[in-house]
Amino acid sequence: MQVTVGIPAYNEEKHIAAIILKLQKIADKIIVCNDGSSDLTGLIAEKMGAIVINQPKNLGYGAAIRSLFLKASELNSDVLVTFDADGQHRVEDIEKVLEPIKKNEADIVIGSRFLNQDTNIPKYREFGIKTITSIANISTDIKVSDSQSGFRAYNNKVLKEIVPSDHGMGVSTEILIKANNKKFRISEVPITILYEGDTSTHNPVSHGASVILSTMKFISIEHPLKFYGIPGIIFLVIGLFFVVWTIQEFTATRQIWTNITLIGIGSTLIGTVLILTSIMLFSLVSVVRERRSD
Ligand SMILES: Nc1nc2c(ncn2[C@@H]2O[C@H](COP(=O)(O)OP(=O)(O)OP(=O)(O)O)[C@@H](O)[C@H]2O)c(=O)[nH]1
Ligand SMILES: [Mg+2]
Repeated sequence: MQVTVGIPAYNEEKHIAAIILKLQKIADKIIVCNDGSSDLTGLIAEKMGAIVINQPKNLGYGAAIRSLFLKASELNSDVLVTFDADGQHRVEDIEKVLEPIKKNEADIVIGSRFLNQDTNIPKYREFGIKTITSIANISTDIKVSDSQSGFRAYNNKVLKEIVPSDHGMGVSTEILIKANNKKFRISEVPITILYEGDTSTHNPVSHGASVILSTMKFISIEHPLKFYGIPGIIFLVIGLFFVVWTIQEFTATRQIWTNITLIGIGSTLIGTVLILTSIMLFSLVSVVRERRSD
């Protein structure tokens, strides 16, 4: 089995050499996506013998994952393992994420940070990751414990059929949503993550907000009727209830109760807009899908 390890790297000159050195013992190919780093990341990776994709400027984590998918697919890799360049992932855990793919029990394997009892993730990070994971779990039938882990293995079928499009950290959820729709088998194995010092590239608040927004975007595109239609119907029913109430009060007392009227009109309008949005988006997505399969 041809194992390719893909490393998204942004200003990681401190760690990249040691990681490549360790990976060379177990990987057939190592691809580093050097994403417009201003340090020596790209040069070090090249000198160490890795295949280096140099993005002309910083395009984001998701864009790097997309480049790694395309390159691994072009190289006909049987499996791509994505591995962080910041020293938080352990090379020893690679065998664990490979195993379900080798046994043909899964198409995607996530190295989860929450299946180990002794996790040392800072509490605020754990809260953020679990919130984002719950949003994806509740709104789709994906059931995972760590949707944000960058330590994953993808088999050849996934590499050929999924092309990630999100440029940011939302790509992790995007891939799971797309894989779930294509009925790929997703499984998880416990891995150990090392948190020593500040390894985060992005501010946690903007990171979390952008991942949540992008998750909503992908869920709404995949399930527009459910995502906009159900809240739309709820708003419409509430709105109509208040409108009827207003009319009844008016016929009985000849008085208009402003608050009830406003709630009625507001809710009815919001409901109508949401229902129209769900229908339009549903039609648009259906047309795009039909075109793609032509
Ligand atoms: N190519 C590319 N890689 C990036 C970018 N931002 C982060 N990375 C890489 O993605 C990996 C994970 O980045 P982190 O910022 O540590 O994200 P994280 O591991 O989810 O966050 P922490 O839990 O705070 O460490 C590292 O290898 C980074 O070098 C980017 O803009 N482009
Ligand atoms: Mg990290």
